[in-house]
Amino acid sequence: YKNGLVHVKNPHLDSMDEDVLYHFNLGTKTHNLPVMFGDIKFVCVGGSSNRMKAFAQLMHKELGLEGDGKDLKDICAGTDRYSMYKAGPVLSISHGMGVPSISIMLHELIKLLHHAECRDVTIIRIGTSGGIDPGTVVITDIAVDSFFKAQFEQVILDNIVVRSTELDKDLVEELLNCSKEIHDFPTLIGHTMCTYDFYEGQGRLDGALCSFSNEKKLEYLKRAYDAGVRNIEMESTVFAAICGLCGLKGRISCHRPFPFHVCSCISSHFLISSTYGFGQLWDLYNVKTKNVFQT
Ligand code: R2B
Repeated sequence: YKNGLVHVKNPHLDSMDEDVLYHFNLGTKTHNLPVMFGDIKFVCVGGSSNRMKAFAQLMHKELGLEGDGKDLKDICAGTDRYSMYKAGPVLSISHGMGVPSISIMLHELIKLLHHAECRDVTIIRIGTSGGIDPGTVVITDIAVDSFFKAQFEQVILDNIVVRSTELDKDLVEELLNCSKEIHDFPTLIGHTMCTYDFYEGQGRLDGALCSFSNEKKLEYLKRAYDAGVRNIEMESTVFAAICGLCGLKGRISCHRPFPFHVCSCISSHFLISSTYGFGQLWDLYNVKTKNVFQT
């Protein structure tokens, strides 16, 4: 991609007088986006607002920025759809749960980075997920759908368009190398399966509806494992597809805290441990990419 710029692939945008980023409560006429965001090099996204605020505060501290970072303001305070915090060149944004929620956020984020003329931006999803072995971090090489296919099916009007879900390979290796330098930080590279539902879609037996047996669930999870799947969440395929098309280096690292059958409350339980873990990994990554912060 030309000059590392973030791409929008929408010919209609050029003829619009104003671009309103509705769910961020930002816009090209109301805000000076290049001044507010022009220095962004890393965007970290995760499900919950509180977690992404804690992550931004941690980045503030790790990067040695002025002040204690406790009073970081939510840039999207004018709406309660998403929260956004900035710590130097790092933007930390919540995306809610599931493909539609992260998809809306990504459209507006990519337009924001485009209007702000950001260059060489890396985007990392640092979310929670369900896993087979407890206590590991999975760095996603390929995001797959519920049929273990590396694709995302986008419905456009009444057509289905199939998009690729490959992620940046160099970045995956780079992060794995960083993780090796941290004690007690079991990390692996694997496929991440993205589902449209938390309960039946992920083989849980404890939803309001369940039409399969425990044996059937285990048989499905074994097939997923054999296909290379190491964790399950609800955003990775659309994340990989949209970022890939728009020239953002995309990566997903998910904390995989519990076996499938007991992971129904991972989001709230793992706020602190996953933030802490990713912070350590980030710190190392930051040291290794010092030049990024000098530009
Ligand atoms: C992981 O955790 C959430 C469900 O609890 C969902 O956003 C996901 O992918």
